[in-house]
Amino acid sequence: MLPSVVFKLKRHSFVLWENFSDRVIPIRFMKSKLIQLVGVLSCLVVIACGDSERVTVDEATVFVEGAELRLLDLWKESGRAAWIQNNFISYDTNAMSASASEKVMAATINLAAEAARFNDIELPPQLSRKMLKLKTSLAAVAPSNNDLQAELAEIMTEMESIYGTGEYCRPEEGCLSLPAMERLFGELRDTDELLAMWGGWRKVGRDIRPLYEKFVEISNAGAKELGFQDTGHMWRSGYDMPPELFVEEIEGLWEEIRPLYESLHCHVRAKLGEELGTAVVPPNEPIPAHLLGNMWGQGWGNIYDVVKPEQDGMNYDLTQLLERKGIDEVEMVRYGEGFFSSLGFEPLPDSFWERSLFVKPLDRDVVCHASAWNLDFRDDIRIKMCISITDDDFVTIHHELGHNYYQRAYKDQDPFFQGSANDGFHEGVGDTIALSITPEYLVKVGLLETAPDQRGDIAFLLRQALEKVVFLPFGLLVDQWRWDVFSGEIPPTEYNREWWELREKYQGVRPPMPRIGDDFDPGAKYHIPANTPYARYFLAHVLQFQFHRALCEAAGFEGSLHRCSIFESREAGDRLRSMLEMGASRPWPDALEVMTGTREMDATAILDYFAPLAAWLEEQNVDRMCGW
Ligand code: X8Z
Ligand code: ZN
Repeated sequence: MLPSVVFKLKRHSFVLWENFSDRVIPIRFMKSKLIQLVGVLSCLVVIACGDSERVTVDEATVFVEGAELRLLDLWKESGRAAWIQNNFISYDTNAMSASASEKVMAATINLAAEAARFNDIELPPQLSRKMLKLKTSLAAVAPSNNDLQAELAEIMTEMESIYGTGEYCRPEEGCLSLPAMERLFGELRDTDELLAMWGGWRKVGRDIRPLYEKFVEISNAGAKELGFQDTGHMWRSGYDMPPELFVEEIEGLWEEIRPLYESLHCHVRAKLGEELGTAVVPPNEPIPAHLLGNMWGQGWGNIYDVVKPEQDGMNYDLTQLLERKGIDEVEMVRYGEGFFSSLGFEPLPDSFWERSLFVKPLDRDVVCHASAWNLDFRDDIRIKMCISITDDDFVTIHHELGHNYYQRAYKDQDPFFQGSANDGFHEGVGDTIALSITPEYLVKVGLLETAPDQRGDIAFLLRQALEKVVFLPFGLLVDQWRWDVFSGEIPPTEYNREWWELREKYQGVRPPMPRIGDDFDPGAKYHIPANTPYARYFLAHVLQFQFHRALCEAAGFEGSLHRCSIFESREAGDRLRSMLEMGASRPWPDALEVMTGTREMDATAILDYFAPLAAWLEEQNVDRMCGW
């Protein structure tokens, strides 16, 4: 079969050849890619005519099946060890989890080396897709050296454990865990207290720094052994397109959204200036990062009351509604399950309720950062979360359940295809459902008495934008930083300085106190010590609006996108399920097409959703100097 290349011409795709690893390439690269392609095709001809009889497609099939079975066993074993370690952090559980990860790493790297035998034969697309999945299944690998594998696994567990046990201790008031600090960060308005807590939590980064430096070194060596330039390059190779084009793709999406973000930034800075004085929040300068209601400045919804319109027409605050109704942690999760059930999904199994962690235990250290798990790659799905009774966590519960329902929907796929179309899809599903938490939905489930009328729209959209739009530059910069760290562009001496360069460049925020010596602020964000790639969240924040728009259409909704809730729509549920069931078996444009009818990620849906707010912000900013 001939290879296929899909070129993207001004966001319209056309197929030049069939079946060339299903890549999508923007037109600006077409010329150079055509030249490269001629090279690739001539190589293929040479290979095809050369000595490739030694291995066959059948042998490759048998090899991949064996690899899947072997890894599936090891994934289950290490998943269980990681579950225990995350739920009971101790010296011993760290060691046990590291040892199980080490086994997965060793097996993966051995199998990937063996797979090289099949490099020179043309494999059917599904098989070569599985070969790539084998090489990109881990977010970090050590080279084939037992000592380095053990060292990397230990470093990774240790970093996560330092983060998980981190706290901020004050001389008189005692120590605060991260979830407690996060809650306070949303409520406190005293800038000195915020500043102290902001700096206090960042000590955890300093403890992580030496481990992170070593981690970068070993994982890069492992990625090289797998044929990648470095760990970042390995991550960027999982998007059904050449890695360098993936970078262009997300930068392009960001450029579409940037004007909306800058307008929002302008309004927020002006309002903070009015509240706190322009000496604290000077116009034309980046905003000090401790004033945004969130420990990392990645979502600003908690300062809604500072930036809201004068007559906001919004008659509710979800945190207060939950508190007043006395809703507990388990009941919050029940609302999430209820939403999926209303779309026609099976209820969660009893084991979910028995085995999940919903409440922060008092007697032991746990990794509180919310996560969703699938322990047996079938039905043993769980979440682990230290739930606070807040609107933020109400949304996060839906986010986590989105992972679980995705996992369950693709459970019949082969092990290498048990995943999402791309990692942004996994992160976007639950968020899509959460976009349907409209006032009308809250009325339907009895959490709110009456929904505000249209006069509350700007308030609602502003509240949403403070999370969704604000997140985008943060979602982009975390891996801009990491990719450059892995490539060596950012050396260890510059780790923290470059982090803040990016935060200023993309977000327009600045550190509120001098950063010195061994400060390592990226280490104070979970995904750095846990080594979870982050571009996925950027993608998810674009995709969820595309998903939402498509599901609203399927549900027959007419009207403004932000007023749509797909609650109780079987049609929307069916559409969603048909994409979830595909797992990772097809390139992501295929999955996107099943769901939305389009093969491209684009920013039109998020811009549509926020269009009324964009107009309002323009008016607010008329006499303001925007930018930083
Ligand atoms: O880490 C998460 C989820 C678990 S996958 C809670 N999120 C990112 C974060 O908290 O930084 C969701 C949005 C971004
Ligand atoms: Zn997630």
